[in-house]
Amino acid sequence: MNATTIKEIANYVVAGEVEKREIKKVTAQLKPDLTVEEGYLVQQELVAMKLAEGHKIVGPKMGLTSKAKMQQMNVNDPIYGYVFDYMLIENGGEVSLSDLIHPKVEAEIAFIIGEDIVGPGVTGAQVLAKTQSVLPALEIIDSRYENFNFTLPDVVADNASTSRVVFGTTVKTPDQFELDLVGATLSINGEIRELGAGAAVLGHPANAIAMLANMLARKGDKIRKGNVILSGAITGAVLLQEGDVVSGKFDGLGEVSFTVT
Ligand code: 0L1
Ligand code: MG
Repeated sequence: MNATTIKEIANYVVAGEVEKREIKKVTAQLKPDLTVEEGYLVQQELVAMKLAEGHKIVGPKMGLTSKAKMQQMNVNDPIYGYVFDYMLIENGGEVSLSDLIHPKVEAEIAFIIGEDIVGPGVTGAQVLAKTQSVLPALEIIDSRYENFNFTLPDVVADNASTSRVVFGTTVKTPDQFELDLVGATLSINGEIRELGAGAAVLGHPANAIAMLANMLARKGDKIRKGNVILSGAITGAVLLQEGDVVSGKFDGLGEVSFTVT
């Protein structure tokens, strides 16, 4: 795929995000034979565009790390994308539906990284040794594609549907927990809609961060000290409606919430 095509597809996807409108998936509109590797080239261009606009990376993130999520979205492999500073919503804050397309929310454990982590060959245990702290998070995904309908290369090109993130304010060290056993509930207007445990994420959320380091190594990149990283959804994703009060409660890790306006 040449540089012009990569740029054209990145512009197409970013236009969907900026103009807050659904677009047809790339494989239906621009390039039916898009591969996952090419999807990451588009994602890299999209990241470069956002950096050039002055946005800052909070951290890479992992997505589609649970069997439930893969089945829900009809894809087979975990993927990564990037969270930018403009996507952050404060804990207890508001998310406006008018800023988004068809957002869904999912509960995740986030890692604050204390030392660079360089793949390949990184293990979950090595990740935990280099993790400064862990915290609860709610990720709002908002695929730019019609009806959240996409193939794996499409969703990679669309920065893994990344849209908004609410991080909790209770920050703990990972040695205080068995993160695979941490239970989490996702409630909307006081009703539990989804629940799960950390083990839903590749057996242990640290395994997802290790996989991320190993995937980044393929393009000569690494996890950086100071990155704040979403490890992937513990729960299924729930479509948001105006007026929803959303709360994620994580056993021992704390609570994170926001309201949809
Ligand atoms: O954060 C993620 O799990 C990425 C999700 C990408 C697929 C989707 O839009 O559900
Ligand atoms: Mg996610």
